[in-house]
Amino acid sequence: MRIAGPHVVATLAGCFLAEDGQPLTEYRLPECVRGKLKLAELGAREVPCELYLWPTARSYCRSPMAEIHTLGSPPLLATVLRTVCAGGVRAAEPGEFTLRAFLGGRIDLAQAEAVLGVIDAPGQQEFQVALEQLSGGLSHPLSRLREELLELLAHLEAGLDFVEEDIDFISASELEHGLAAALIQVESLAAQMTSRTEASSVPRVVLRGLPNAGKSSLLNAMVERYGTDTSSARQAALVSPQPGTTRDYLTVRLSLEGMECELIDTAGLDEGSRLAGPDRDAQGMTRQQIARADVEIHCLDASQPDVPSMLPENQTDPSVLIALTKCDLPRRIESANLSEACLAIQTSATNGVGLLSLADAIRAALGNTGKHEAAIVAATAQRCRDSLMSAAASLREAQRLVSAGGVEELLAAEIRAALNALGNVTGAIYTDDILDRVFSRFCIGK
Ligand SMILES: Nc1nc2c(ncn2[C@@H]2O[C@H](COP(=O)(O)OP(=O)(O)OP(=O)(O)O)[C@@H](O)[C@H]2O)c(=O)[nH]1
Ligand SMILES: [Mg+2]
Repeated sequence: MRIAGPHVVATLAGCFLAEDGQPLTEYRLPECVRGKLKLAELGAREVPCELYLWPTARSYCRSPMAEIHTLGSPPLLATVLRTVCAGGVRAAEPGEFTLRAFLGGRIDLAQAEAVLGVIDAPGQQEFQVALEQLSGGLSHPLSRLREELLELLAHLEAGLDFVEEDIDFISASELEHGLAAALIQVESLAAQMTSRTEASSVPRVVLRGLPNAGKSSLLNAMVERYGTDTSSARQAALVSPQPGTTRDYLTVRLSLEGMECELIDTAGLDEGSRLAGPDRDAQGMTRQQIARADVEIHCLDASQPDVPSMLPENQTDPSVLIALTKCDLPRRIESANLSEACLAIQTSATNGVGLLSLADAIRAALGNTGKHEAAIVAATAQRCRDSLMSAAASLREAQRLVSAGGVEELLAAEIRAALNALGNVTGAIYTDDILDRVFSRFCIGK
């Protein structure tokens, strides 16, 4: 349990006894204090406890703060909560500790989002990106950029103040140079942000193929080996010898050596036959899933003779993979029909052959989609894309004004607009709305 605020020490002094007998109010440095909780509700019984104490403002929240580490029992926690609340503490809002860290100037808004990025990182890649952003990977270059622009603006405005005296505080070429340098930085950041359009950055791998091709079996086999959901309630895809078994699509989460992806089973695509009702709807859903896929795996039943429509048209597309299924059965498919550029991975859901090769191929294909290149936490990218675009637009307009010898007041206004837009990213400028959007995503206690 975590408590923050000016009266933390006084509140805890009433219910915590340090092992060394020293009163809590005498601690001056951050420390882990061993001791016991003495709670009126529990009578004479004391509960062992470690108190992580930050007695001064040198804490995450920039105010005294404490963490109570004790037995993980819900009724005990409820008792502790009642006790401290009776002493004047109130329950935190979601993300309030991080909000306080932001308001206290310990971190900026991009770093606050990175906190959540670290907590929610679905895989190694996202975790590294979030850590980098948390340590200022985005904030530092942005604040340097704002400082440079502020300096340009200051020179420009000084010139405006002394317009009678005819002193030039900054030359046109210096302005041009400064604006161009700023624009390059903003555009490169904006490009990184637009490469992350979806809130969920987990790439999507879709299994497609004719009915009965073995898609659902392959999905189950991959989940067995690479699935991240270890709960016993995990759903398995329905498998049967009857074509058209899968109608609804099923999504599972895989971790392929640290690279996370979603694997999606779809209804078999049945081009020829006339379909009605749910079968037709299932075909529509399959096509939707294919349209949203980052990588497609075409499943071809190797135990059946070739069917003309079964081969993908875009066999050289690196995001299209071919999996020959049921390779444990006698082979009847004519591999000659597969173009040479296209590597068909031989698999068997029954004996597990080829699953590793398939995993490697998916990893390689995902590496090519560029989905993993972004160096910015997805939530930040989503929130800040427009701000960066508008900063870039203002800088471009400022450049145009300089080269056209335009009015300096207008030029100053454009630079100020760019500064405001950049300020939104780090939270140097913020509204309650922005804070709500950022911190409402957090859970209580963070
Ligand atoms: N021997 C063998 N049989 C397989 C293998 N994979 C799937 N099958 C069988 O092929 C049949 C169809 O498998 P499914 O996984 O349901 O195929 P599907 O592509 O999902 O089929 P629909 O959902 O109907 O489109 C079932 O009887 C499976 O047991 C395999 O690797 N080896
Ligand atoms: Mg199926």
